[in-house]
Amino acid sequence: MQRSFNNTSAASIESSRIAHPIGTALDRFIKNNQAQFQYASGELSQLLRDIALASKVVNREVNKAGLIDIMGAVGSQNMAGDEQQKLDVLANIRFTRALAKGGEVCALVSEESESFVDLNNEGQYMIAIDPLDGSSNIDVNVSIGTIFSIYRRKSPAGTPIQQIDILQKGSDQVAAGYVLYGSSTMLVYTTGHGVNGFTYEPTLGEYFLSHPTMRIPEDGRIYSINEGLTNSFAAPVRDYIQFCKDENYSARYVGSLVADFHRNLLKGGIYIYPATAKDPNGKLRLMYECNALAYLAEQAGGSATTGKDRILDIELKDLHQRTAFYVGSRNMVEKAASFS
Ligand code: P6P
Repeated sequence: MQRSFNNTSAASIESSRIAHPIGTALDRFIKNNQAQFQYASGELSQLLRDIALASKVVNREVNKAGLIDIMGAVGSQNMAGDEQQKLDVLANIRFTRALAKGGEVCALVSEESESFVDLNNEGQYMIAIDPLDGSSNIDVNVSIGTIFSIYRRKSPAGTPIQQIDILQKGSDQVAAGYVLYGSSTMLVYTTGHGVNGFTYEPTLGEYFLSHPTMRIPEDGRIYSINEGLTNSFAAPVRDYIQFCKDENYSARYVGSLVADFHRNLLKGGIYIYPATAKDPNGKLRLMYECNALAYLAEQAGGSATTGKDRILDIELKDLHQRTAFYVGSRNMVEKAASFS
C-alpha cells in the first residue's frame, strides 16, 4: 500500500533514504547533496560547517556546565526579558564568531542582541538565531537547543545591509535547523529538500546521519502546552485541551521548545504556545524560534500556524516580534484550529 505524504510518494522517500545512507558524516552528506542547493554550492557547505563547528563548542560547554562555574545568570536580561544565563552569552559569542569567520553571513539577528549584527563582509546570507533556547533549563540539566534560520540577502553584496535583508518572511528561508543538546546531541536541518537528522559522536568530534528523510506522522497522541497557564488561555484553547484529555492523549511538556518539537517530530504530536494574558501576542519569537521550526515541520509533512494563519506567511515588522505558535502533526494542528 503506497502511503502518500503531501504528494511525495513512499517510493521517492525510500529512494531518498537509499541516497542518504545512515552513518554518512555531515561533511560528506553536505557535499553529496550540495547540487540540490539553488545557490553556489560551496556557500551552503561553508555555512552549515560553521554552524556545526559552533555547536560542537557549545555542546562541550553545555556538557560540563555543572563542573565549571558558568551556570546561573550573569545578572542581565535578553530581548525576550529572560535572565541571561552565562551559557546563553557564551553560545551567542561562539555562533557569532564562527559565522563571522566563515564569511558567508553578512548579518545576524539573535535573541541575545537588540538590533541586527552587521558582520561587515561580502556574505550573501542573513541568519536569525536563538543561540540557546530553553535557557531556564540550563541549571536543572534538562535538554536545551539552538534554533537557526538562513536567508539570502536581497540587496547587492558589499552594499550596506538594508531592512529588506533582515525582515524577511519565513517562506523566504533557504535553510533552517536546530541543535538539540540532550541525552545525545543532534543537528536537524533542511535546505528545502526534506529534513535530515545527525547525531554527534563526541569522541570523533563529528556528526553522523542517524535520521534520514525525517517525516512527522500526520496524526499523534501527544500534546505539549503549559497547562499551568490554562486560566489565561482563550476558550478555544481550553476546549482543545479538554478534547485531548477526552481522547486520552499524553501530555508532554519539557519547557524547552526544541526538545518538545523534536519528540513530536519523531512520534507525532502538537506543541502549542497560544496567546496568554501575559503575552497577548504569544511568547515565542517569530524570527529566531518559530519560522525555523515551521519550515522544518512543513518539510517533514507537518504544519505550523498561529492557530489560524500559516506561520511562514507572516510579514515581519520587528526583529523580536512574537506570535502564537501551533506546530506538529498536520491533522492535529488542523483539529486544534477547528475549535477557534
Ligand atoms: P513557559 C523557553 O524559555 C521557551 O522559549 C521555549 O523553549 C519553551 O517551550 C517556552 O519558552 C516555555 O515557556 O512559559 O511554559 O515556561
